[in-house]
Parts: sequence; structure tokens; C-alpha cells
Amino acid sequence: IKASIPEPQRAAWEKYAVKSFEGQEGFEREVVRHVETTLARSLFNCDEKAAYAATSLAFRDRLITDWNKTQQQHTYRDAKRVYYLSLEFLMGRALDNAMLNVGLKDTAKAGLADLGFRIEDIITQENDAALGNGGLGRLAACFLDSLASLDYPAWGYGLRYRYGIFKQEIIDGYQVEVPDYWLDFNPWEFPRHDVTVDIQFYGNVQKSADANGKTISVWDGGEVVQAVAYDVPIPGYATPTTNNLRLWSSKASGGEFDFQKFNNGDYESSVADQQRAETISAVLYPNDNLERGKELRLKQQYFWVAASLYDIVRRFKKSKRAWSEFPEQVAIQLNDTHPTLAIVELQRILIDVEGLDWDQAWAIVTNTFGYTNHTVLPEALEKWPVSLLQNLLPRHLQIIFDINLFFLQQVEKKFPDDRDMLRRVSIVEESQPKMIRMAYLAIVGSHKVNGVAELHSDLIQTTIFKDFVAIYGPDKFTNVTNGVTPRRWLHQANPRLSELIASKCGGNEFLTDLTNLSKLEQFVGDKDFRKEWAEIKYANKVRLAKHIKSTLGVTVNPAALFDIQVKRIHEYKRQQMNIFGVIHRYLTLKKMSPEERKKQLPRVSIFGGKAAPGYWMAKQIIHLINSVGSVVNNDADIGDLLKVIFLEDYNVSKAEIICPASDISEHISTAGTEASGTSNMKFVLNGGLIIGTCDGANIEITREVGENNIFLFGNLSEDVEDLRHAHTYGSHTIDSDLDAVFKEIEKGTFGTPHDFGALVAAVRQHGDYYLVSDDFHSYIETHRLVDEAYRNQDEWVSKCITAVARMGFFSSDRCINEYAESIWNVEPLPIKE
Ligand code: F55
Repeated sequence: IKASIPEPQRAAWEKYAVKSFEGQEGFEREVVRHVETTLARSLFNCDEKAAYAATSLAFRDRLITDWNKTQQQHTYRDAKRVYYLSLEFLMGRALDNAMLNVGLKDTAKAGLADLGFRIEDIITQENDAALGNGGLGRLAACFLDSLASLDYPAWGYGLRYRYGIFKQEIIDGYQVEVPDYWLDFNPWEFPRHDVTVDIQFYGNVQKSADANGKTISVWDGGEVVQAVAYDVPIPGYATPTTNNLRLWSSKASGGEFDFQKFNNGDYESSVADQQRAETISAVLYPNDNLERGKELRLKQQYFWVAASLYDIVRRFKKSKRAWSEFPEQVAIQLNDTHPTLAIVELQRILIDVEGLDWDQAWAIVTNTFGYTNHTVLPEALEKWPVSLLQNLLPRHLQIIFDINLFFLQQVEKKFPDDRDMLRRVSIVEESQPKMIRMAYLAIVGSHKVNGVAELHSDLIQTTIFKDFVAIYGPDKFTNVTNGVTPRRWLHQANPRLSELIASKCGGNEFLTDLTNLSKLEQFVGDKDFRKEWAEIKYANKVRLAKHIKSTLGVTVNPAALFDIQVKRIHEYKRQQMNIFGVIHRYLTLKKMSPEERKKQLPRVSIFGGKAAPGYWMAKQIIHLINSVGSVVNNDADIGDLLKVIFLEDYNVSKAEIICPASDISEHISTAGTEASGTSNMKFVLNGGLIIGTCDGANIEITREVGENNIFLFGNLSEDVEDLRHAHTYGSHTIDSDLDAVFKEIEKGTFGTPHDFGALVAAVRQHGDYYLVSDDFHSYIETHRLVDEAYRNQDEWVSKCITAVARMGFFSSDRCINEYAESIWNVEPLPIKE
């Protein structure tokens, strides 16, 4: 088989090489060509969907040219690559991002107008690629953008779910989940039917001798499923570097049908086999910060990890280097513990398949991997029953036991006679049933472990991973504070603000070096600038108000203070405290005389976010928010003074409308529970202020923007343990304002009180684990300060500008450079023309 074109014929290839379209004319020509040929339609039959398809195909063609060039040069120049393994990539839409990154959005806008379309209507045709739950998945997407924009040779590896995160509908105030079938037309992926890997499950392990008489373990029998690669180009901003996101899809390995079975007349079981195989990549598990231990989830993890490692090893082997050079060519980052089996799989490949001895293999493995932790919540730490692994991955379980054995021997040397230490740090939890602790395995198998904000990194080193710091020393642990990409979260989401900033900061350089934002600070005193700034915020609020009107039928006043909390619904994030605060505000307004009411500041309280389908308490919170909304929004005494909105189906593309429209956003987790938070960064970057607790990245945001430009409240993380203890063992008195709120709920003001009994009981009777009552008073007081500050618009806008000017640190570019330097040891490789 011919692998490439022979020398003499290459001239023809070069002569006919595909060239990217140029200018508006070139763009329009491509759109019409795609409508007429690729889509086989015409100007008489071209709706917005078709125009979206053709526009995307035109830009896709453009990306492919750079993508091929990038991949060729990375291969040819044989540079070290980063592989980012994540079960989630919350990408959102691709077209707008592609147009901006190649710098041709204005061209496309004019071209589409010439062809009879408004670019906004075309962009909104695209389905979000919603292959993630929340912060962890969106972080992976921001990282891909930064890796490409900074010219790092990097690939993402994930799963191609047929169904992403469910779509949320609100029916009678309750969340209803609807499947997200997003793939009906997806021009951004390239099926690579020739890039496949057979993945094995179940079976058993036999010992046998190799050619040299050495005993080796052979894993055979069992089920085989085929992984098929789908590639998605990831364009960098203002650079030809176009990296690859490879997503694996599962397929029955015998092809369409197992012909053996088919010919034996066993048609049904042949189809059933196929469906069982395809189930592996069918659906994203919709839990965030909760692990439920389902077998299919473990199958997903191994399927994806094994396919990715096979691919990475195959690529390395082409370079014909010695195995010892593997960590110099390959850095693999584990996005949480979900890909931890990669550690075991690489060790297995090296010892069972490639014949390396254990120690040599293990040195390669540990020098290759880095592990990022995203949570300290105990219910989110992954553990798998030994019995499940024994059945599904028998050889891997043996290797895990060996890893643990050697690790515990090492610990015993350092801490002789400390039996309890061995029990505490063992990868195998000696419980009933026995469990494998994935975070411990990830630590032992990596050379660096990082948290995602300073407080979080301190907490993991002093609490959940304390023993490991004692064993390995502090240098194995580090912090890399999260960041967000300013391309999507400022330039794309808020084009007018981006343009205004560019006009003051000497052009678009802030988009590639966000510290340039600091130049804004010298204009804080400029009245005209502040006016322009405020006008943009107002316009963004009008846009959100229109969205609210068209989706919910509720009219909100864009001049009101927009108070927004959008994120996954979770007790630790305390949306319940927010809605209790809203009820308190409502009661306060109700008690006032009409004259007094007139003096109050109008407010719109906006919520959004999905609850995991099995998380009953989170669903109760959504129901309460909607119930309060339907009472408050229809109360004639209240009018514009208070509106309560629950935005349906919060996702990446909605966040792009929401973030630019906030005056204040809420990041109010119980101190010590939110590892970092990233939407806090997006909101401040878009000129909104924060009300928040001393938690996660809020602390570093405060350090950067200054205490006067953020509204902090509540107990500190070091006090949480004692407070919880006091709730259970001391007397637990409920804050009196909060008690009044509970009494109102119990009166039935917001519907049958029984409906919300559990939310009240969690605070009153069940120990108030999330400290809602402890923080309520300072929360309400701080909201009063927010109102007061907002009344002085001049000062408010000055605070907002100052805060934006000081947000340079929170770019995911800074964050990726830190990973590159302190964990991956990789350098940028700019693509040559
Ligand atoms: C999803 C599945 C499992 Cl099994 C566990 C966790 C998740 C998940 O979605 N976690 C998540 O989003 N974590 C968040 O990561 C962000 C990025 O580091 C942080 O900013 C945020 O604090 C953290 O909760």
C-alpha cells in the first residue's frame, strides 16, 4: 500500500494545493459553492440552517489547511506534545469562535449580509457542543483555546458522546430533562474510520513464558469493542496553530453485524452486541461533584483511556526513540481522577506488551503523568469496588495491587511501624466491599499534583492529601490557579466592551496578553469613558431582558440592578441561601409603606443552572426559586422593585449572553467547598462586581482587584469545622431573619409548604451542614451594601472599570504557561509559513 506520493509527482500536488478563501468575495463564493454542491440546494431553498451549514463549511475548509500544516510540522519537528485527558469538553459553539480566531468575522458579516442573512441569526443556528457538566468541562475547553493560541503542540482526548448534558425544561416550576441529540449536523468533526483501536474488557489473565523464558502476564478472552476516532480542529487566536481534539466513539468490533452470528440465524443477538458496544459512548453522566460507581461509567473511562494511550504510544513508536525518552516527548495531564486508569494502562503496555521491567516502566509512567484535583468534597472522590475491577479489568487490578505493594513498602521505609499510616494511604481501602481510591492512585502515579486555586491547593495539602505531602515532600504538590479564555469570554461574548477596551489599551493585544488591561486604570477618571462603559453594560442588560421576555414572558427593567447566580445547582453552592435572601427582601418590601417603597432600588434576581437528575435536594431548590418567582413577579405591591427569574437550560451559549449583563454575580459557596470557580472570573472580566465568600478563586480575585471592588461576606474556611461541630453538639439557633423566611414558607405563601420542608429542615434540623444560617446575616447586610453602592453610579462604574483593569491574572493563557513550565516542561512551537 502506498503511504505517500512519490517525489516526481509531488509538484502536481503543490501546484493544485488548496488555498484558503480570501476577502468577502472569496467567502461568498465559498458559501454559494457549499450551498449548491455540498448541500445540493439553491438560492430558492436556502434557509438559515443551510446558510449556517455553508458558512461553517467555508470556515472549516479554512481551518483544515492550517490544521494539516500544524500537525505536519509538529510531527516533522518531533516536539514534545501535551495530551489533555478529560472526560468532559464543554466547548459551546464553534463558528463564532472560528471566525474571530482567524480574524474574518467582519468579512463574514458583510458577506452574509450581501447574501441576505444577519450573522447573529446564522451563529445561533449551531447546537452547543455540550460534552460536559460545568466548570471542569469548561476549563478543559478554555485550556484547548489557550494551548492553541500560545502555539503549544497539544491534543485533547475525550469521548464523543451521542448525548451531551441533557437540556433542561422547566414545567410547572420543576426541572424536566430532555435528551441532547446534538450530532444531526456537525460540520466540526472529522470521522477517521481508518483510525481505530480494539478495546478489550473482561476475560482473564494467564501467566506464560516469553521467548527468553521470562514470565509474562497475558490478558485474553472477554469482549472487544472498537474505538473510532473523530477529530475536531481547535484554532488558536491570531495564529496558524490549529490543534486537535480527538474524541472516541464506540462501535461493535465485528463491524455492522457479527457475521458469524448473523449467518447462524442469531440476528437478534448480533444487533444486541452492536447496541451494547455503542452504549459505551452514548451518554455523558450528568453528575457534577458526585461519583456514583456505575459499571458503564468505568467502561467509558477505560475505553477512552485505552484508546488514547494506544494512539499516543503508536505515535511515539513512529519516532523510533528509546522508551526512556517517552517522558521527554509526552506529557499527559489527568483532568481529575476520571482518567486515572491511564497510569495503569501505560504500565501494562510497557511491561506486558513492550517487555520493559517494572522499575524502568514505572519511572516512565510517573514522569509522564500530572494530576489535577478539582474538589475536596468527599462524595466526589472516586472509588471503585475491587470486585468490579476484578471482573472488568482483571490485569489492571493485579497491576494496581502491585503499584500499591511497592508504594506501601516505600512508605514503610520512611515511616517504620506506622501501621495506621499504611492503612490511611493505601490505594486499596480495606472496607466492605474493598475499594480502589482513584485519587491516591493518581498521586502515586504522577510526578505533580495540582489544585486549581491557592486556597484549594492549600486545603488538599493539609487535609485530604496530607499524608502524601509527608511521604513525598511538598514539591510534588503545587497550585495552578484556574483562568478563562478572554477570546470567548470577552471578545466574543461582549464585542462592544472588547472594542472599547481595545480603543483605550492600544489595540487588541490585551486578547493575547491580558495584563494589558491594566492600561484601563488611567481612564477611570474619564467621564466620557465611564459613560460609554455604562452604556455598553446597559445595552447588554437590554439584550438579556429581551431574552427573558421572549423565553419566560416576564418583563424586567434593564435599569434595575441585575443580580445573577448561574452555575450547577448544588447545596454547597448555596442557591438556597440566595433564594432565602430574595424572600427576605420580598418580606422587607411588603412591610414598607408605598412611599418608603418608592425609595428602594429595583432589582432583578436571576438564577440558572441544571440539577443532576438524581439530586433531589437540588431539584427542590429549583422548584422553590420558581415558586417564589411566580408569587413575587405577580405581586402588584412590588412591581419592578423585585423580579425573580429562573433561566431555563443554562449552557455555554447562554452564558455568553448572561455574563456581560450582570451588575453583581453571586459566588457564595460555603468557605472551603468551591475549589476555584471560573464564572466568577468571567463576570468580573465583563464589568460586573461579585458578592462572594472567601472561597476558591474569589480570594485571589480580591487580592488582584482590591477589597473595595468586591463584596465579601461570611465565615472563613478555617472556622467551618468548629461551626459544624457546634451545630451537632451545641445548641443551634437559627438567624432570626432566616427564621422569618422559614415561617413565611411554612405559611404557604409560595405554595404547599410541605413541598419545601426538606430545604427548611436541612438548616433547622439536620445540622445546617452548609452554614446557611451562620452566614445569612452577613449575606443580607452585604446585599444592603451592594444596593447602597449601586446608588452612586459614578462610583459603581469606577469600581467595575478598576476591577476589569486588574483581571489580567485570570487568563487561561497565564494558567497554561504555568502548567507548561512547572508540570509539562514543554515549549511553544510556532508554525512556520
Ligand atoms: C463531574 C463529574 C464528577 Cl464524577 C466529578 C466532578 C465533576 C465536575 O463537573 N466537577 C467540576 O465541575 N468541578 C469544578 O471544577 C472547576 C474547574 O477547576 C472549579 O472551578 C470548580 O470549583 C469545581 O467545582
